[in-house]
Amino acid sequence: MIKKKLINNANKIDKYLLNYLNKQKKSFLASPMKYGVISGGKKIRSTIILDAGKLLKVSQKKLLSICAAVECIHSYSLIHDDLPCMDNDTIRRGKPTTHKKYGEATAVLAGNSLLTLAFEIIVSKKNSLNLKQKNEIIELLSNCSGHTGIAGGQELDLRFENKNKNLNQILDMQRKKTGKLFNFCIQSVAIIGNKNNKEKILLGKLGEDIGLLFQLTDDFLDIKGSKKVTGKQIKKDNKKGKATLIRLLGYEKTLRYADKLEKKILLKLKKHGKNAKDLINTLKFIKERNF
Ligand code: GRG
Repeated sequence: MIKKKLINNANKIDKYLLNYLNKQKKSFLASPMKYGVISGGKKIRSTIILDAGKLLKVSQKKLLSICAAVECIHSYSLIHDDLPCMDNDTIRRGKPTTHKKYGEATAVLAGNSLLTLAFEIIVSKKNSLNLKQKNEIIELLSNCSGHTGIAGGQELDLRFENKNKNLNQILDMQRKKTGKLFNFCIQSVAIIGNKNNKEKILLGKLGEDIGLLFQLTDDFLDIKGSKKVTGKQIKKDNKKGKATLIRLLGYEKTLRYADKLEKKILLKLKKHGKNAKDLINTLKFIKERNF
């Protein structure tokens, strides 16, 4: 059931992105960009956005451009994360990483171009958001992607390798590296749904907690997952001395931490009644997933 929903959503966003890119002028980078963003990956962030649309009663039509933009940023981060100067990975989504297929320089440029494409999609006249919403969404997406978000989290991740870091330092790094984009996924829907400032912040924090839970499962999968099912190299964190909660607390205690975090998120979601049904199902997948 959830797998069907993920595939359906992924197909919709892939179609949107393909259509968008195909209408642009041709370039040598279009092919590595498509390789990095289309036909691959769970597109879980898009599913969170569409579930949040149901939670806050915002129509899907208004959200597809936001999904496409988020997937561009996410894929950009993966392309760069896999580079030899970062995590040096050769397999992603069950196929060679973008730099393995196209070379390092092209992978850097394709990543950069996906970053700028995300903002181009948001400002596009083709989407039905008003100017105030576009401004607010651009400000939030910049904040969640740059040095106060994903890029800043990645810098901490690299600096923390083989160092003893405490719980708060690790959580701060994981919230930035992974949680912030999930914060954006729900907060952007709150912006489009014209929620007040307090509600927007709270909904963003809820997204960030979901992102943290997603990262914790990613860390579990690095230990107990399968390369075939995840489509990427596993058992890397320990070798690289990555600062994870598992390294600090051990597997069992981290599992209990994740259980508590899931319960905290569920409690908040249940306040929304039946509108939260889809997001609750996605949350269960996030906690129990094997890919
Ligand atoms: C500023 C966007 C940006 C990037 C530069 C390289 C970098 C800084 C950041 C990397 C951040 C990173 C790789 C975080 C890990 C998040 C994570 C758990 C990724 C796996 O996501 P999935 O499972 O992947 O959703 P799929 O393949 O399904 O899309």
